[in-house]
Amino acid sequence: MSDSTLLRIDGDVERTLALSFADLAAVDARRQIDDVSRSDPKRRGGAVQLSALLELAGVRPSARYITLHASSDDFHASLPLDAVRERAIVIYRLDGGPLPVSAGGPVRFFIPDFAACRTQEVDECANVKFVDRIELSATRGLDNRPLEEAEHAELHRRQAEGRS
Ligand SMILES: Nc1nc2c(c(=O)[nH]1)N[C@H]1C(S)=C(S)[C@@H](COP(=O)(O)O)O[C@H]1N2
Ligand SMILES: [Mo]
Repeated sequence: MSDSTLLRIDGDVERTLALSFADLAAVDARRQIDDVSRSDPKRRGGAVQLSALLELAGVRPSARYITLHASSDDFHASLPLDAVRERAIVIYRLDGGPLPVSAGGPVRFFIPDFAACRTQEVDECANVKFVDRIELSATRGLDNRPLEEAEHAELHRRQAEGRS
């Protein structure tokens, strides 16, 4: 894996990918989203459709789950692939450069029409920041999103502090 790799895609795929900023920017313009603030005013930056990256990797028919790994803060979410395959996006740029860590970068998984926190598998908490690996698998992968109300409230409190 080269130093410039921001995102690996592996598991139940035909080709393991190690994508740099340039690789993400080189994806077909029709699969790019110029300004994510149009779908959510709280978010900034540009994105690429998840489906475009999955096509590059070639998802095997056996894949049923997609797991978003953020190794920097050890946060992981595993979602049914069908629920996000055609609607999730991967935010990776801001003002021509990489998405800053303050916005969840360099790579952020994002579901434009997410549900409120802790309501279902695909909710706001599944919008994993600092994603460095996307894994496809037949069975559910690692998911350490907080299940307890108090634990989740604490996570939100820490995230709010980090932003201020
Ligand atoms: N890597 C990482 N991604 C994460 C989290 C986290 O703690 N670490 N928190 C999740 C939760 S619980 C929520 S609600 C959203 C919050 O995103 P925001 O900080 O941009 O509002 O990020 C999600 N993605
Ligand atoms: Mo959350």
